[in-house]
Amino acid sequence: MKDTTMPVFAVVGHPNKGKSSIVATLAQNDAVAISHRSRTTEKATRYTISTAQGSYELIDTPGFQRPTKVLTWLKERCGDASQRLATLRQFIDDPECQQQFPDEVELLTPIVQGAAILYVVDGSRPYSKSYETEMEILLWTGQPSMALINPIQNSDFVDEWERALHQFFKSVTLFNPMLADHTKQIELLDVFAHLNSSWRNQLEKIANALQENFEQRKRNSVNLLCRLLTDVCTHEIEQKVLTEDQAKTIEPILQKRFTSDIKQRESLALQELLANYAHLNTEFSIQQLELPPDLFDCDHWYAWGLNKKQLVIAAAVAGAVSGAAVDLAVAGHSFMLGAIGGGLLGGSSAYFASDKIVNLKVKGLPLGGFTAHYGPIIHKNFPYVIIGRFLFCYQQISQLTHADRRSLSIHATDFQKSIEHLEKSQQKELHQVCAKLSKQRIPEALYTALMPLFD
Ligand SMILES: Nc1nc2c(ncn2[C@@H]2O[C@H](COP(=O)(O)OP(=O)(O)OP(=O)(O)O)[C@@H](O)[C@H]2O)c(=O)[nH]1
Ligand SMILES: [Mg+2]
Repeated sequence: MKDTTMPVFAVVGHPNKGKSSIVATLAQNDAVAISHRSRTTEKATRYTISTAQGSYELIDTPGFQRPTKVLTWLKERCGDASQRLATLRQFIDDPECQQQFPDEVELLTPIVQGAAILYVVDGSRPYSKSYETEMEILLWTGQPSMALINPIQNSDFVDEWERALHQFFKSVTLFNPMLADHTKQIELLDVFAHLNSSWRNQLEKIANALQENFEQRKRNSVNLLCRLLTDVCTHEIEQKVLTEDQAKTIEPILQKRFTSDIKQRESLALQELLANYAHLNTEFSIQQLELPPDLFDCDHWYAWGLNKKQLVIAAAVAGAVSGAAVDLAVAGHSFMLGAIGGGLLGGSSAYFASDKIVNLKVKGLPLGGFTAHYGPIIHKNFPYVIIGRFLFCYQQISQLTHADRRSLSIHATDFQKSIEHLEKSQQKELHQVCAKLSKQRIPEALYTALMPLFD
């Protein structure tokens, strides 16, 4: 085996078995061409996975088209096993073979040049002898190899495949490129590391670096949310007007501009979140994500953020409602509900005096005229709404593999559950930062308070 510095793996197999999907997921590249039609990949294409600790390469290849004819060609020209690699070289260099068997020449070239083999099969289709010809050709290369079973529709034939593949490969692994999360991807890299001892060190370092990348992406996501929250919770617009009446007349226009600003900031943050996870081509339907067209319609807010009861609990936990209520609220869930039923909700209703979201303020100017100020949003639920929606997108985007090309669409969230999973002290910290944000104060502990929601 040639000791190349960079580990290189050629992903090979039958047409349409998910070779490109595996490359897309492992290379975290959503530009890799994938489609349900056969022969989507026609040329061997190299993808370099670069990390701070080193790089490795995956080569996406076309599927075998005429393996039986190729094997016959090889056998006719090969005396004994010692000549197999030389015969393969002859095959890929032969202009006539390049014409007749372009796919096999493409897929075998990188292997003959030193790439290890990742042989991909579909575990939802039965095994058959016809695959043995292509596996035999791969054996001729003498390169390190392993098999990956991709359960495209289901796992019905995985056992059968395992028994057959173990006859040809020492290592056989189940890998679903559509679902493989970060941990599964790193586990697979550990298997690759054992295929060739001279690559092991490097691949282990790369696996560590990918783990660190994953952590960094999480930190970036928290920072994105911190920025978004600070930005939208303090946002305010103003417009010069001649009279106080005029200020009232243009209120709907200011409202429209204000709403559009908020939507645009949220949408930008989500685009950045996608980019943070290298989803550069993923279609993202933000329709359901839009704030209700009428900002004063709070109903959606209670679905995305906290409901009214929870807002009272939050206020109590954050220390915004009197002492006894705090003790009751942190004492336990059932007790909390009891406290609310027993009048906490009614007693503190002044705290949520109205569902008013934004104030319009008109200020006189020293030299005559007025300015109409619209914003910031004063509703206590607003920070939760923004966090809830961002978190929901984060959960989907951070799990989305680069082979999964269905466009993302966002539905209701279960933000309340995410909060319930936090420790009591973490809940308190979150409610405190949200209380500050709704008063347009930028909490120092914002990052620390949000981080636990991303775990
Ligand atoms: N549901 C599901 N579909 C998959 C999976 N892997 C691949 N597919 C689908 O199978 C089809 C073929 O996937 P590709 O990755 O293009 O297959 P390929 O082996 O590269 O195909 P060729 O380049 O044409 O040889 C695509 O429609 C994929 O979306 C999987 O794990 N689950
Ligand atoms: Mg392909």
